Amino acid sequence: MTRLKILHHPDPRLRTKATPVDTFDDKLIEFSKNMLETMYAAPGIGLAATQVNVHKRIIVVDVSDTKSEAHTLINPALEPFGEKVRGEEGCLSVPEIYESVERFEQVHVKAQDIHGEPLEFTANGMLSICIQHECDHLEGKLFVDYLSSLKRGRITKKLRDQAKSFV
Ligand code: GNR
Ligand code: NI
Repeated sequence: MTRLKILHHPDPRLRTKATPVDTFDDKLIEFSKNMLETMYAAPGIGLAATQVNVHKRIIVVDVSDTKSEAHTLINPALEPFGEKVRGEEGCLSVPEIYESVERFEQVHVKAQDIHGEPLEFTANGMLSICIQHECDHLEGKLFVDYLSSLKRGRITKKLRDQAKSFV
């Protein structure tokens, strides 16, 4: 397995809209394993292919404490519903920044599994939030896009300055 390099905001590649997966082969299985390894090592509770510069509709999530409930979702389609809830979010592509974001409490998920078989379930709580956050990545969207432009501007400057000092 291989740990993949995670892109950091404001890298413009994070703004790419991912395209559907149409080939379910060994390469896809290998890549999804590498995504899980990268997510667990980070450590994070989710990862979208966009974050590792692969612009295909693939996300992995595991919100369990025991790293034992991995979901690999291919071509996910969401129907969020229920109450709106606010919670602190972070992102492996926006390191060390945590801000409150509003999301729907629940989400109905339709996707394909790693073999291309259709799957469907309803998620609540942290799993729901995380799946919404990951699917935003596939659209080129980051949680900082929900903040005021003042806050987002400060975050962007901070990360740009950090990246510059990494010579
Ligand atoms: O590890 C992560 N934690 C997290 C916390 C609150 C809301 C969303 C997340 S997802 C994030 C990993 C990540 O950046 N996924 O894209
Ligand atoms: Ni993220």
